[in-house]
Amino acid sequence: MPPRALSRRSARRALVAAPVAAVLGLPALAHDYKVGMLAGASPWARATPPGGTVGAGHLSIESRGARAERLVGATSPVAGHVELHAMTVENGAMRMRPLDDGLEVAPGGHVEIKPRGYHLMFVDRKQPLREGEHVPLTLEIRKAGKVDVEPVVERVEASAPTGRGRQAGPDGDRTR
Ligand SMILES: [Cu+2]
Repeated sequence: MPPRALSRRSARRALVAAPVAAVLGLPALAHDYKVGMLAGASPWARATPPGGTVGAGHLSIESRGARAERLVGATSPVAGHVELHAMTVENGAMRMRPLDDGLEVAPGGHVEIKPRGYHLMFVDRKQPLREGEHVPLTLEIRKAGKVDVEPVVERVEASAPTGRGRQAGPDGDRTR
């Protein structure tokens, strides 16, 4: 076989090597994790009544990848800091506690951050959350990196989203 044909074939082999590495779970670039997940679907927050200094945000996170993911934190310009909290019932009373290690999302699974379960707590809130406005929120996800979402503010008594929040797309197009 002439040398020219050999080199063309080995070039083609090199081209298919990268996707095969991803399928086998070999080390891949961070971008691959972003493409494989939908983060922050249907984000929303509750309007805040006058006088309070906190607020709560909710969303769902889905991992379409083959590895577990973890929401490790979040930041927002409307709050001094954002904490991930879990609600539990103790002796008949609702209590909340911070999740210091974040929240795991199983491979192919999803978690709902919703009222009476988990929530993102806007601590030292710097401005009221007004119904109809969007809150800038950056999620910190261990492998995917930073993902910007914009929860829409729903009524103060809302218990579910109306779907007006802006979310990261299925291809991670709002990730950075
Ligand atoms: Cu809380």
